[in-house]
Amino acid sequence: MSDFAAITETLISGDADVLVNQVNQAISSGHKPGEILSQGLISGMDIVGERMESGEMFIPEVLMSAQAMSQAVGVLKPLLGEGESSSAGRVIIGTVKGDLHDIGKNLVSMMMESAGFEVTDLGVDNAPEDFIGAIKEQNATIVALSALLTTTMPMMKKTVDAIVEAGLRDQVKILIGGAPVNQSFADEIGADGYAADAGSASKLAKSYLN
Ligand code: B1M
Repeated sequence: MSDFAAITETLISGDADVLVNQVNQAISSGHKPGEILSQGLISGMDIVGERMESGEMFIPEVLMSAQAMSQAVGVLKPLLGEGESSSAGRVIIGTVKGDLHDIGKNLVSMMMESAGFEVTDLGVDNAPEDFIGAIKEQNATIVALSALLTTTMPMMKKTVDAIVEAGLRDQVKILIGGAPVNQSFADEIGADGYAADAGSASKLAKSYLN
């Protein structure tokens, strides 16, 4: 059994208060925040996903797990960063239109912030014009799109196309991520890159600065 089995079980049960206590205890016992996140929390959400798919868990229960996850991530947030302070560049991040999943996107946002980027997080359900408005307003150089549903993947292409049509394509690097997408989809829709997780998204964004 993993060191984080209790955290995983509590996440699945959706008890935010107990989860926050367990995460605090794990930190006090010297466990690394990144391990608590990946081995305790993210692996728990994977099980929630499997149970959702098989009909063992229903939307209200999944939402409780998601809310508990967000609170636990809030505890880890100050400990996860790379601790850089100067601005590395301006990033616009958001989940695309039709998609309400935000936990992974929030982690990417957090990792980018702690890597020194100035991040404008548009939240969920963003139409292409929301991204375009924000790119112009913030004079951003990186755009990160998140999608968790196969049905919202086409909205990523629409967003990339709209950025091209708005004449902003040369100004920004476009990165995509989320469980159903991959590098070949990024290539297909004309994005600059794909990142599988929050850490690699932040590294990829940094690689564009040089
Ligand atoms: Co939804 N959901 N959901 N859901 N949900 C999935 C995605 C699903 C795989 C579950 C399943 O059936 N196994 C399935 C999608 C199937 C598909 O499309 N093939 C699904 C479905 C079907 C649905 C609904 C349609 C269910 C319904 O209503 N019948 C509905 C859709 C609502 C909508 O969006 N319009 C729905 C609703 C919900 C809730 C609201 C209940 C809740 C979301 C709450 C929230 O986000 N605030 C929810 C949840 C929690 C999930 C699962 C269980 C967990 C997602 C999650 O948070 N994972 C999910 C199953 C799963 O993924 N295992 C599921 C943890 C998170 C840390 O990982 O988001 O992958 P992830 O992010 C990672 C990487 O992907 C990457 O980095 C992150 C961190 O390392 N990444 C990026 C993400 N974005 C990035 C952007 C980047 C780079 C990397 O930019 C460069």
